[in-house]
Amino acid sequence: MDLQSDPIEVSDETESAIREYHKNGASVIRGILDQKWISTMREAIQRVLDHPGSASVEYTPKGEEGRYYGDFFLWRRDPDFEEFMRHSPLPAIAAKVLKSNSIRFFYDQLLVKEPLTKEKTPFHQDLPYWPLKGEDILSIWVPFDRVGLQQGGVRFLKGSHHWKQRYAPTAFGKDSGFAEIYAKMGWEPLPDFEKNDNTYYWLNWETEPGDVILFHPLVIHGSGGNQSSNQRRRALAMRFLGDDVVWDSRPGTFIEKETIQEILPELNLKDGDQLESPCFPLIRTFSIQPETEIMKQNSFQENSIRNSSHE
Ligand SMILES: O=C(O)CCC(=O)C(=O)O
Repeated sequence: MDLQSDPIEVSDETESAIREYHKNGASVIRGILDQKWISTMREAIQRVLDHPGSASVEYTPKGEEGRYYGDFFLWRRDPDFEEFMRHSPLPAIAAKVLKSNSIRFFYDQLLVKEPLTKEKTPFHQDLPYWPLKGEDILSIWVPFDRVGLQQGGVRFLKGSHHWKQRYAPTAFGKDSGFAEIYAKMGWEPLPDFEKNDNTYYWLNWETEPGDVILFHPLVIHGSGGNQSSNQRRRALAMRFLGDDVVWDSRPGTFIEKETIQEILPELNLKDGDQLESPCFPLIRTFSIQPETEIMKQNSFQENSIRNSSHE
């Protein structure tokens, strides 16, 4: 267990991106990851692509051009993904965004679109897919290539995280095995926002390796295929959780999928539980807290060390 608890300092640019995130539901931070992280993680991603995990999904149908590869909880099987989740600058940014005493890691999701991949990522909100209740949730989208709209850059419907409406999850690929699970939720499907594209204000950024995009669990977002014939689109979505998040055992979330259950054998949470589980490690606490809060935090950490082989 290597829990970071140093005070958090971020640049003025990051502070301004955080303000924009709260207002619009998504924002970009430029040049936050150095070359070492980028080259290490590119190699780690290649290992995964060469040896797909048991929970991975090939969204591109067999025989079609390109490859849309999805995978989950990479940190549990590859030490470089774990190092990235614990020691890159991202947990500190999450702590700053969420203003939480603690930061837990929910999971990492790899989304690679190789050149000439046609498959889109359908528009969706993230929270409906997840067995979570709470406000303190943040995703950070990390590109490892130069990505613009042509390569399948993600588009965000500005301000949609403020809407009250929550829509049913949409399966990314029709044969991915998720559609049957999501159907159980029984929520209203997401309207076709693309049809009336010009009615809405969309956010998107041309990003370079080193840049990251912060986005809210309720902002509506999606991406096109990768139309480039020679540029890859390798991206990792990192999901961080703060203090108020608890387990929500409503039916139809992605965690129900058998292949996901199989990679989380220790998972044993009940409705309303805090996410104290080795599946979702505690990775950061604030160092400056009232005394009683520190004592509470310490005993909590000791418990999680005792109960976890991963932390
Ligand atoms: O990378 C993409 O195409 C979409 C990412 C996304 O939807 C997510 O991380 O929630």
